[in-house]
This record gives sequence, structure tokens and C-alpha cells, in this order.
Amino acid sequence: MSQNPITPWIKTTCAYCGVGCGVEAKPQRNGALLIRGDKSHPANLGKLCSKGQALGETLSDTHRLKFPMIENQRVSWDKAISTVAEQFQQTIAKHGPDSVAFYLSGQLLTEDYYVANKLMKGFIGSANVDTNSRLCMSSSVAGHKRAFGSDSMPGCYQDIEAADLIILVGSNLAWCHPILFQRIKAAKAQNPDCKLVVIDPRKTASCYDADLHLALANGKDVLLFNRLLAYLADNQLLDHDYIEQHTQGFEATLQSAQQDKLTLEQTAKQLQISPVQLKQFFELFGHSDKVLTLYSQGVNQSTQGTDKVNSIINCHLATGKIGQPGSSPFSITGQPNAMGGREVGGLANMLASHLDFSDRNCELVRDFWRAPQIATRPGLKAIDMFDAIAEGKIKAIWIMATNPAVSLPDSHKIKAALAKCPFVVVSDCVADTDTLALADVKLPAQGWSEKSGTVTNSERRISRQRRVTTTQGEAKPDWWIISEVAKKMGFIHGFNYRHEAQIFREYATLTNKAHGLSQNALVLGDLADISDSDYYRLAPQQWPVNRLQSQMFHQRLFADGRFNTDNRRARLIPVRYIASAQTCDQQFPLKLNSGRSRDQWHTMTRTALAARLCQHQPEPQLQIHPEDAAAYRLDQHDIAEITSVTGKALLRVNVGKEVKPGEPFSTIHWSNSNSSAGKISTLGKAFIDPISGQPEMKATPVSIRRYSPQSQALLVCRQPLARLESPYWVKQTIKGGFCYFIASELSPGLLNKSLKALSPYQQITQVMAESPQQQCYRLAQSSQQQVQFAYIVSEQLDPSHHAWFAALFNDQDELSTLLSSLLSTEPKGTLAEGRIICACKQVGEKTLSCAIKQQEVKDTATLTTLTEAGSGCGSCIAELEELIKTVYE
Ligand SMILES: Nc1nc2c(c(=O)[nH]1)N[C@H]1C(S)=C(S)[C@@H](COP(=O)(O)OP(=O)(O)OC[C@H]3O[C@@H](n4cnc5c(=O)[nH]c(N)nc54)[C@H](O)[C@@H]3O)O[C@H]1N2
Ligand SMILES: Nc1nc2c(c(=O)[nH]1)N[C@H]1C(S)=C(S)[C@@H](COP(=O)(O)OP(=O)(O)OC[C@H]3O[C@@H](n4cnc5c(=O)[nH]c(N)nc54)[C@H](O)[C@@H]3O)O[C@H]1N2
Ligand code: SF4
Ligand SMILES: [Mo]
Repeated sequence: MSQNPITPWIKTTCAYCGVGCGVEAKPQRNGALLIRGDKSHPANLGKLCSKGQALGETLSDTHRLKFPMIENQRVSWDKAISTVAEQFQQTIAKHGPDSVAFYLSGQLLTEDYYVANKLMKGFIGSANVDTNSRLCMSSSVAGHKRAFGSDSMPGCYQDIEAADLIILVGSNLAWCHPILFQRIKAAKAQNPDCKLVVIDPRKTASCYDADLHLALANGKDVLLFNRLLAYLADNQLLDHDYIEQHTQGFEATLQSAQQDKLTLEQTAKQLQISPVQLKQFFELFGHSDKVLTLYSQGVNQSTQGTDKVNSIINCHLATGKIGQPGSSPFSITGQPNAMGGREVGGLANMLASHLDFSDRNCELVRDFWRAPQIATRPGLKAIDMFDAIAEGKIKAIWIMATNPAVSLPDSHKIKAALAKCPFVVVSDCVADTDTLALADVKLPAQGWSEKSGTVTNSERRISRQRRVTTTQGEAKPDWWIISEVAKKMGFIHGFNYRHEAQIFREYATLTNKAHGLSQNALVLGDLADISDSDYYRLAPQQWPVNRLQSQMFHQRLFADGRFNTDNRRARLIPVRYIASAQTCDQQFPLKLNSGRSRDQWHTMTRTALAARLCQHQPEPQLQIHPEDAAAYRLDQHDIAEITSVTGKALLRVNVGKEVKPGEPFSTIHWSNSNSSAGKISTLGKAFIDPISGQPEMKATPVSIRRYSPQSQALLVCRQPLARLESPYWVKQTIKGGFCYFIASELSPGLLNKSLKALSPYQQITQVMAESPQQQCYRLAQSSQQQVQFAYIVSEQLDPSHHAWFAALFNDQDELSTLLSSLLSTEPKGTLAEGRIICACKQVGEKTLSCAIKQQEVKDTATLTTLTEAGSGCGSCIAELEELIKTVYE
């Protein structure tokens, strides 16, 4: 790729997780986009994980939604905007403001979010605006509000380097927030006394560097932290001065924590961990001065999510380990702008700018927006919102930047609700999602690299996302689309925006006014008067902001022990462990946990466009303990059929002791767009936390059986297949095309016939090897010295074939080598490299195994020096360690 000396590197922010890494991007003449980490960004100091590094590879124009569509016909923007405005107006006129809703996303920019919230709450006069953050952070929001009086996260990333003890609760940081995990590793290397404890039922990649892993039984975090509080009290490890001066509710909270009256041994038994480990954890917490507890979805996505959050915060408050260097409870946000959405009021139970719906707050925002119709009470939260659609109470919905037909629990129900809803609008930047398939109106939004605005990361730091490429098709910024609809609905004075900076200033002004009323920490001070050019240049700012901050500035909240409650004291909240209402029984005896894989982002609409991000886990996975595997007669790489009360899914089996018996784990990323039955949200029923409304997503009762196909196939093609009717198929993007994993009820001979019929190239050169006796069929079609279409079919396929098969389009080998590999199913040439383990440096299993054997490598550092694997983002290091172990087994 030639470097373009003229175009400068443009600073922006990563599109994915809540770490909020600074990125530098440089467009190339050939249309490519070079990407590197921004060394001056305080979140990542120049590093990027595999997903961040591959950002430039996800900008393909073939997958984009480029034009507004009504009933799948292209229309002008004018027509699309008028239709949306008219349909919403008519519905409101007939059925009232609460008959319409917006469902938003932590992947919108703050400016988009602000305008959407203003339109729905301020001008339409309903608070039916909620967001996918309900599935993600709402238990943390509710926990923060109960304890601190506002949704404010006290710490900052510098706490990682300052801590003596770092605890990860329900967080697979190594895969989900890799750059923070790398900061922890570096901090531990710098300070060998710094300890890492992981609290997760599963042994994850984050456990490889941990000093202690508490594999507690799913759901029992409150029991653990309550017992910790009782232990700290029993052993004089509390900070009574802090408790007296800065908190309230301590006595009742301790009493509640002690109510279980469990000994350490009894607690350990309930948690299914060893008493020695439990005591070790308690002592570490009690005797470390600086304790940082990072928590994520293992905490939030639970019917007791808010209580889990408060049980953690209680321990920090009772020991004064909060708001100090190296000490805080620290909720790690998932999406790039989940924080921004929470700030502007994207959740149905908040009004705007961290204000709730009190009379004086409504008055303030009403006057500020000049919006007499303003909603004065909370609206429907996500799960209730979709129930209301199913019940016909909501008759028009506008979904932006989220894919609820995949990500909400009980997806059959969600699909049925949207199919029945009289008017569904979806704004997205890609053309094919399960949700778009249900839209009456599709609106093309600018995607990352085209859009411009701000996002707030986990440590309250606001960074600019900048426009670095031109826009594809007729896509528009989300804020523009919403404002145009608002104006068409007659709300002209409130939405006459010409530039995102204007919206940002208005929002910043509102934070200042809200701060005057509530003393909330969210305040943007001088940013309210920022000029357009200063907004363009804006360096990261961490709220609260008074004056413009310097690049590396950092601060903590509540350092002075004064919180955002009326009396300025933090609240300890009495909590008790309550078992989830989702219980296993004879019919559904296993509890299905779910979560993320390393290189995919959610429903894969963007990460699946980059071939290198699809190599790590090309199929939806079911991790299952060997005991369960034996009980259900499952072998490694079998396909399992998972059934719950709401649906079924088919997933590839991965047997291992990383999960507990009875608690298998599945990946969340696959949908109907890329698999026949890999969507696991078909399995979940919505059980919510009564305080936050967040659904439980990590404890679904299921049953499992082996799916026994008659035949299996691997197929590569240059273009996606138009139709594929096999009960099991999964599509993977590979370099130069696509690879399909197929399992079928047909005999191998019949599957061979049906796959041959799918080839778009009936005329070009083809080679075949058929062995009906062995039920094995292979076909390759080539033209212009390249393989164009190929497959292998047999009764059973050895999964090790996949790595070389999916490399058939790599074009590094001669056609003859490729064809002979294919016909003999023995990889030759570069195909023999095997599965790629390091996505950043593209290092495969074979290179690694050879290096380990030949150089007698015993540790990952040496392996990295020899092969470069692990020298990118480092999130493959756990796998390198596993590989070293396997080679010596
Ligand atoms: N690669 C990648 N990174 C991502 C994302 C992605 O899609 N892909 N998504 C982003 C988003 S939006 C989010 S919200 C974050 C999520 O980040 P994480 O929360 O770290 O990710 P998950 O894999 O959903 O779940 C974390 C862990 O919770 C554990 N867990 C399950 N039940 C319990 C329990 O009862 N107690 C405890 N203590 N642990 C439990 C699971 O075993 C799992 O390992 O990741 C962000 N980063
Ligand atoms: N079982 C189970 N389910 C889960 C979870 C789990 O752990 N287990 N996790 C939950 C969590 S934490 C989350 S955050 C959700 C995530 O779930 P979703 O939000 O549904 O997932 P995404 O794939 O990120 O969807 C984002 C959509 O927005 C589009 N998009 C991207 N940028 C833009 C933009 O600028 N404008 C517009 N208009 N569109 C854009 C993308 O193409 C994509 O279609 O999933 C939840 N669901
Ligand atoms: S850790 Fe990775 S995904 Fe998250 S912001 Fe940084 S580069 Fe992006
Ligand atoms: Mo999330």
C-alpha cells in the first residue's frame, strides 16, 4: 500500500468498545484507510487491539445501505423524511404520544443521541426513548444512582497503574477491553506486588495472568461480596472514619450482609470454590490499600444486577477505597458511547443531562428547550417497549444503530412484534441485518469514518470521532436525519442545526444549567462556548470540565468524600442474594452462559467484513465441560442442538474445563444474516432486574442434544451464496471470498449434487474427485489461474481441514498446488500454515508449533520474540500459552 505524503493522519476514536482508544487514520489514493493507534490519546497511548487495527478493513462499500428505501424500493431523502414524519404524526394524532417510540444505541454519537432524546421527550412529549444500553449498563447506572446519587463513575484509567489489587468481576477484559487488560499486564510487570483476581464462573483469557481465579457459581456475586463485607467487619478491616464522615446506611447494610450467617466454609461451598481461595481473596481485599474493582456483564446482565453492583460498591465505601489513586469500584462500559447516551438522557427513566423526572428538572429542561409538551414521567424500558409493540400499544417505532432482532432476548417474539408493528423505521449503515429485514423504511446512516461528533469512554473522557473518508451513497449523519424529521413534524425552532458543533454546545450549556440545579458531577463548563474550529480540534476532555483540559489531564470523582446525594453522603445499600427466577429443571437442566469472542463485535455487521477478524472463531461456539459432553454424548467439534423454552440453536461444540459442569457458554455474535441457527437470542426469555430493567443474559435454562447430520461440507466461493437450505450453515468472510460450514440431513452424494447446483460458474474449468464408496466428494472450479468455487463433502469432516481450505483464495500458491491440496485434502504450500492464532501479526498454528518444538520454547515472551505472535494487541497470549502446554503434553 503506498503512503500518501499529502494527506495527514487524522485523529479520531475507535468505533468499538468503551475503552475509547484514540486512532489515527490516513486515507490512501486507492481508497484504503491506514490505521494506527494515537500515541497522544490518554486511553491507549498508541496501542490498538485486533478490532481497532482492522477498522480500515471494514469499510467495504458492497455491504452498505446507501439509499433511503421504503418497502425495499429506493426513494429520495425528501420522500423518506416526509413519510417518517407523517406516519409518526398520524399515529400520535390518533393514539397519543405514547403510541410511538425510539430505540437507540450506545453506538450513536452524543450529538445524535441528544437530538433523538430532545425530539421524543421534549417535543413529541413521550419518554418512550430507550437504548440498547438497557441490555448493557443499566444495572450499573441504577447502582451508581443508589450509592452516589448520580450515574457517575468515580475512577480513571490511571488507577490501573496505581492499584495494589485489581479485581475483575464478570469481565473478560482480555478479550472485551483488550487495551485496558494490556495496561493491567504492564502495570503488573512494573509492580510485581500488584495482584490480579478474576471472579468469573468461566476460566477466560483474562485468567491467564491472574494471581487468583474465583470460579464462583453463576449468579452468586452478592453472596460473595456480602460475605466479604462481613469478613472485613469481623477483622477490623473497615474504615470507620470514612463510614462516619461520608456515608449513610452502613449499619443496615452490614446487618443485611451478616444475615446469611454463613461460615467461610459454608460460603465457599455455596459459591462452589475452595475456602482457601475465598480467604485469600478476602485477605487481599482487606489488606491492600489500593483496590480497583472493574466489573462488566457478569454483574450487570442479571436479575440481581443492580444489587450486585451495590454489593461491590458497599465494600469500597466501607473501606474508604473510592475516588483515591488506585482505588474505586469501576464499571467498564461496553459500547463506544454508552456513557454519552446515559449523559444526554437516552434511557427512558432519565430526562436529560443526568437529570431525572422531578418537577423542577422538567421545568428547567422545558424552558431550555422551549418545549411545552415535555414528557414529565419515565417511558418504557427496552423489554417493556417491545412488549408494548407486541401488544399493539406502540404502533410506530424508530430503531437506530442497534439490531434488536438479534440482541434482545427471545428473538422470535421480537421479530413477531416488529413484523406486526404498523410502522417500523430502521437507521443503519449496513444493508443486511435481521432488524432491517423487518423495516418499512430503511434510512442509510453515515458509519464510522464518515460521521463526526463526540463519544464518552468508560473513564468519562469525551473524544472526537472525526470524518476521515467521504460518505458512501446518500448516507447522512443520524443527527441530521432526526432533525429533518423533527422539522417536517413542525418542530422547526428546536432542530435547526447546521453542524454537530452547534448541538454539542447546546448540550454542554444544558449540563451547566443542570449542574447549577442538581450539583451533579456531569458538567462541561467552557465547552458550552467552544468555537467550531476548536470543536474540530478538541483534544480529549474528562468530565467534569470547567476549563479546557490539557491532553493527558486526569481526575477522579468523590476524592473529597462528597457525593451527589442531597446530604452529600454516599449510600450503602442493604442487599441479599436472591436466586434468579430462571431455574433449571429436568426438561432444561443446564444453565447457558453467553458472551463475546475476541475478534467479533456484537452482531458482526462490521467486524465480519474483515477476513482477519473471522479467523479466530469462525463458527458459533458452545463451550461445554467434559462431564456434560460425556453425558450428552458430545465430542469435540460435534454440532449441538440447544433447546430452551423459547427456541433452538445449533452450535459447534468445544469441550473444555474452562466452564463449570452444568454451565455451558455460548458466543453471542451470529444471526440469521450469517448462519442458519447460530443466533442464541432465540433461546433467552426476558427475565429482568426489577430495579434497572436489564435482562438476564447469562443464565438461560436449556437442554442439549447431539445433532447428527448425514453429511458435512466446507465450501468456498467468491460471492455469497444466494440460498442455502441446510439445517446447519455458517458463513465466514475469508480473504477473497466466503467460506461456508455446512451440515445436512442429505446423504453425502445428494449434498454434493445440491452444492454443485449452487455454483454460479457452470462453464469454467472444474476438477472433481468423487469417491462414492467412501462417501467423499470434492470439486474445484478455476479460471484465470485462480480457484473460484470449491467444496469438500463427506459424512464427517475433520475440522482441521478448515484452516487450509479457507485459505484457498489467498493466491500465494500456484493453482496446481491449490488443486492438488484440494483433491488430496492434504494442505500443501502456504496452506499448510493452519489456523491463524495471532490476528494482528497473522501468525498461524504451524509456525508457532514449529517454533515451540524446534527452539524448545517454554514461555510466551520467547515465542513472541521468535514469531512476532502476541506483539500486536496481545490478546492472543492466553492461546499462545495454551499452545505451548499442548505441544509439551
Ligand atoms: N471482542 C469484543 N469486545 C467487546 C464487545 C464485543 O462484542 N466483542 N462488546 C462490548 C460490549 S457492548 C460490552 S457490554 C462488553 C462486555 O464485556 P464483558 O462483560 O467482559 O463480556 P462478556 O463476555 O459478555 O461477559 C463477561 C463474563 O461474565 C461472566 N459471567 C457470567 N455470569 C456471571 C456471574 O454470575 N458472575 C460473574 N462474576 N461473572 C459471570 C462470563 O462467563 C463472561 O466471561 O464488551 C465490549 N467489548
Ligand atoms: N445473549 C446475549 N445477548 C446480548 C448480550 C449478551 O451478553 N448475551 N449483550 C448485550 C449487550 S451488552 C449489547 S451492548 C447488545 C448489542 O447489540 P446490538 O446493539 O444489537 O448489536 P450491534 O451489532 O452492535 O448493532 C449495532 C447496529 O448499528 C449499526 N451501526 C453502526 N454504526 C452506526 C451508526 O453510526 N448509525 C447507525 N444508524 N447505525 C450504525 C450496525 O451496522 C449494527 O447493525 O447486545 C446485547 N445482547
Ligand atoms: S480496546 Fe480495541 S475495540 Fe476497544 S477501543 Fe481500543 S482498539 Fe477499539
Ligand atoms: Mo454492551
